[in-house]
Amino acid sequence: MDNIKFVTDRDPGEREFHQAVTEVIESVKPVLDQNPLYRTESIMERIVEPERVILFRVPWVDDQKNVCVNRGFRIEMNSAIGPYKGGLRFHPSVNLSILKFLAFEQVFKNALTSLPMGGGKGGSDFDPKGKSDMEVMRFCQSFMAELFRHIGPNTDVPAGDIGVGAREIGYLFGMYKRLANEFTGVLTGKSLNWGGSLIRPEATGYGSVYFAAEMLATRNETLEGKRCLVSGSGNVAQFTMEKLLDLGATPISFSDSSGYIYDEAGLNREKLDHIMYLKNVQRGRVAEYVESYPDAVYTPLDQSLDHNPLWKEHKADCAFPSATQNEINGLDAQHLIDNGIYVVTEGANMPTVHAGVQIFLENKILYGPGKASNAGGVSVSGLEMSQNSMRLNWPKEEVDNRLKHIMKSIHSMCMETAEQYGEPGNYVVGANIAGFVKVVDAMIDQGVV
Ligand code: NDP
Ligand code: 2IT
Repeated sequence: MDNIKFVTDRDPGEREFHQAVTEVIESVKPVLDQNPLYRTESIMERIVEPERVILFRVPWVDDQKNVCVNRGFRIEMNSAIGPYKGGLRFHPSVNLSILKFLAFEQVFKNALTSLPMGGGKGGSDFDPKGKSDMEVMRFCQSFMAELFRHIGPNTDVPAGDIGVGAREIGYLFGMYKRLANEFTGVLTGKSLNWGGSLIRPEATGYGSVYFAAEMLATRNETLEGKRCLVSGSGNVAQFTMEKLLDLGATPISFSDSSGYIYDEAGLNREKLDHIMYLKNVQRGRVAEYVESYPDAVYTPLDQSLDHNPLWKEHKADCAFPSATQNEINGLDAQHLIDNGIYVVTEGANMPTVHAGVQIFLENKILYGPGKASNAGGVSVSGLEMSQNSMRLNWPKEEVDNRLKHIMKSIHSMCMETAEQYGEPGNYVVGANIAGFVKVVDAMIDQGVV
């Protein structure tokens, strides 16, 4: 079945999940036509259905001694090529549709990395913003009190995502270790001195910039001197800006959910250090940046607008959307094109709506879809799992070289697959088909399970 209707009928209202599935169904149609087995084996019906969905109550006590209740989730989407692997997101918007879209995307992304990882995603509608460290710890402990029975180094290996960074991974790991009575690589994104990998914090942002550099190389260009719009100011955005600076490009914006900063003069190392301190240590808002750099301009988010001025008001060469899903709508995509942007590399998962993707493809810009361009994070998570199994740590250069190599090979796999299917330069089709074929062939080999 290659019509989205069977999904919308079964799961009405799961808007983000429908969006992610629609894109894949559209891309893989020629593959289904060429391989009748995929239809007789009901591959589409099987791949959109999570192998397991875990939904649980997370009760915890806040600093005022109120008993609070959040919802915990883990979507174990597909284990055809390895243990379930994917992040945990803590954000008030988290629901089944968002986690199913993320888990679905993760299946193909992980396949592209060439490492043996299946796909999963989880999280909670808990909002870490404004909570004390002790509140976050109590929440994480309660979350893990249920999750621990479902995960394991060869079963399901969670990691970070929005709202889950080194602090949360620490609290989650501590509770897992206590409950399971074993020290094992059950989570990735751990701190260095207790099983983490060098370069894991940097990996998604660095990987996204490596992917952009690969796309530019197809036109004999480099990132040197390019002006780059970046959105977000969390883990992915910060290390995207760091690698852009390393490669001679100039980041000129960043944002959070309250608004964005435009710094006409461009960031430098000192400004980036300031942002990292503001966000990671002070847990502040990007608006505070102008107190230290008054030449920069802060624009608060205006929900009444039908577009985001970040994507409309500023000429640039490249855009690195690195905040969240659907942050670029059709109008925003057109504004980017009108402003001369010809490289869009997605650090976030599905930051562009379907109509926006079509605009990028029609204009034949260099457009790297998230499941290919942000795969660096989960790739180094895979390398963290390998190091944990071997009980050793690779040096920084080794991990970074492996990351570069993986991003290069994802890029060429997407490019070659797109060419093979008559869509040269279309990384969306390339990524979807290459990831899909690897997973479904494994599913067929393993029978109806
Ligand atoms: P962080 O929590 O570190 O940062 C998230 C950033 O995005 C913050 O600046 C946050 O602003 C902003 N943001 C979050 N939600 C919204 C929203 N609804 N509207 C506007 N802005 C928002 O998360 P990451 O940097 O890890 O994740 C960013 C994106 O990258 C996500 O799409 C994630 O799925 C994706 N990703 C992450 C990977 C990783 O390894 N961490 C790997 C691959 C993809 P505020 O502070 O106001 O909330
Ligand atoms: O979306 C993603 O790829 C992540 N949040 C990282 C997942 C991981 O397991 O490192």
